[in-house]
Amino acid sequence: MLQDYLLEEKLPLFWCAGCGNGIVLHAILRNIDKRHWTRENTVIATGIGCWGKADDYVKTNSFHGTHGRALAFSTGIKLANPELNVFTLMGDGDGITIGGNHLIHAARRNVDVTAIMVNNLNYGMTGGQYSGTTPKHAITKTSPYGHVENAFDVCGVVKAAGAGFVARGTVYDVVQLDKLIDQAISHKGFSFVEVISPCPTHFGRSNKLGDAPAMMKWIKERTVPAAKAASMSEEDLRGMFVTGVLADRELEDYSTAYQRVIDSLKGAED
Ligand SMILES: Cc1ncc(C[n+]2csc(CCOP(=O)(O)OP(=O)(O)O)c2C)c(N)n1
Ligand code: SF4
Repeated sequence: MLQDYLLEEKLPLFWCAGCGNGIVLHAILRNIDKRHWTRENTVIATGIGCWGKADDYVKTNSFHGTHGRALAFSTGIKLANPELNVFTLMGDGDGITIGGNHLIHAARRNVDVTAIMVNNLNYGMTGGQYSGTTPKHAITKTSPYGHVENAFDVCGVVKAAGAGFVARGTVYDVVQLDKLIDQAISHKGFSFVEVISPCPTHFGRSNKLGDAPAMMKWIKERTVPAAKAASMSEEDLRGMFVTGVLADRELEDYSTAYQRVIDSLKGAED
């Protein structure tokens, strides 16, 4: 039961009405529940930010780290305790902006953790400043006349850095999101799911996108399934969210490779 994983005494959630974070947390807990994992064998590690508060609400083992460093902590936890099921929850500011270096190296090293990034296109917790994923021209607290920088394609970065499993979903399509998280968990090695999610309080308000349901519609209208995107031009895809599985390849994970070296050295000693 989901209640087995939720710290009900911590409710109501700190998140604003209409924030997408609750939808993502629910999808993760549904997947944990489906596997009958226990609080003892599951770890949820977070960084700092609105999404980084997710660990407050779970009964599993959790670790609330520092901004941008959630992956450093969770990869360490996994390497020291390979039997644990480790999730890393990061915001876009946390995961790809301040924490970008940790993200590319965790992908390259292929440590077996499941990383879920909620991309709400801005720094929610600190008041709506632009992050590394804020779209060009968007209005934020730190780009009041329109953002002049290009945004990261986070999944593109993580795929290029060597991750085995990379996917993008949205909180609009919860059925797809459940499946993507399921596939990510099943993947042996580093797996990454980016979830496009509304921050109506800051990004929505600054860009006059309307209330939470209007922002959901905004996300829906900008979503393109990966299969359809394959036949679209770069120009047509600008500003769109390409969803689905974007990389799925079997690569030797870090712990397996490390164990192989240990075994070979033992063999040399014998
Ligand atoms: C090293 C460090 N730099 C900056 C901050 C301030 N800070 C706290 S949360 C945050 C932004 C969080 O944004 P994001 O990761 O996108 O998560 P969201 O709040 O949008 O879920 C910042 C800049 C901090 N806590 N630590
Ligand atoms: S500020 Fe934005 S990201 Fe933070 S809880 Fe509110 S809606 Fe969610």
